[in-house]
Amino acid sequence: MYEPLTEQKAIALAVRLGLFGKDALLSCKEIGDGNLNLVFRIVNERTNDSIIIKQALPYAKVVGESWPLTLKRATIESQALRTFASYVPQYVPKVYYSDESLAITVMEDLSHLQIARRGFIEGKTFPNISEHIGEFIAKTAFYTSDFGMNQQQKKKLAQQFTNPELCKITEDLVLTDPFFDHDTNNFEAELRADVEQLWQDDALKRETAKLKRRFLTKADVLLHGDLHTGSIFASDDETKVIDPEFAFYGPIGFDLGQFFANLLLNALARDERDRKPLFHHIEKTWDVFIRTFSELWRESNEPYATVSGVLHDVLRDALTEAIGFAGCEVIRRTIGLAHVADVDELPLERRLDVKRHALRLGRELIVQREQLPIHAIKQLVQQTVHVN
Ligand code: SR1
Ligand code: MG
Repeated sequence: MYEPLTEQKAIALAVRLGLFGKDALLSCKEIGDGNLNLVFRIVNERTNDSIIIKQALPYAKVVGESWPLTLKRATIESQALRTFASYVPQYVPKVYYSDESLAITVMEDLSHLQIARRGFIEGKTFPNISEHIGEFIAKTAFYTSDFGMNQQQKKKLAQQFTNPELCKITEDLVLTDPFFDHDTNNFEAELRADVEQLWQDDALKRETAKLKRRFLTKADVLLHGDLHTGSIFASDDETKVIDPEFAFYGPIGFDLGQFFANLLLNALARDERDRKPLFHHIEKTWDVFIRTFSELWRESNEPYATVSGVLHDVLRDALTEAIGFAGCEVIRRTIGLAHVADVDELPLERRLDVKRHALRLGRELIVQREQLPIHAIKQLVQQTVHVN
């Protein structure tokens, strides 16, 4: 029977499951700082061994009990971690146990790493994060696509990862509400004129509608579904992707776009002279993605994979989508629900400037997405920051 855990109950559960030795001296702290779930860290004080128990709540923590949310997302998350682990075990936490009725996943404690968003805010560069995320996305995308997997099995996997409630959050919060006068939006009064201009921008909304349609209908690959920098633990050498509760079959460029957007928001929040590592990560992620995906392509059993131009078309689609979805995410994190600390922790005047830059950048990413090569993103940032 489901019940939300407390720190004491989490310890009792760990004991019941035999996750530690008999003479363990266990302590527990709830450390969840995300929008949706409880996260318990349990430590054996005698040996320093530790685990994480993550539990879904039946509502969205960020809003409260008035926003019910399916517990099935815990099962989606543990299954996605296991699926990703079969392709890229080095980039996901180990799952030790999961229980659908309790909506829990017991997994490796990654406390020796830092959430990448916090590290970037502190000015860290995480030199290997783009190499790792590029490889993570390329391998999980290829091996779960019609080019890398038996096409009948792929349909079954897509069924297993049907995730309508969590997809709806993205459809609403990322791809719809920020573009309309909707009550989920959240922005400073000083930005009202800029936001109203965006709401009236039919050229932008027409392009955003195309992206939303792709998200709704294009079941290319198994996606993480929420790959922002708060879903990544990192150090100088290691990278681990966590929290795939939004996993579903969707457009190949979506995860790349979420990652790019959150790097761009951090870049915008920094002094201009400190932005280079973020632009480097965007370009490197893309380079590693296309290099890895293209190498794997040679293994494909799909007859059309040998036809000249087909790989090029898939990669062009991925880039166009990545840039467009990045634009949507930049806009939503600026004026929609669930902002990012990179920008929200800035003092008001600076924050308003950065948010105006973000709105302009988001718009241009969406409307120019079909023409932009990856290296043009940094120029676009320059242009949008230096308007007027
Ligand atoms: C109600 S959930 C708000 C946001 O948190 C998650 O991390 C997703 O990004 C979602 O849109
Ligand atoms: Mg999350």
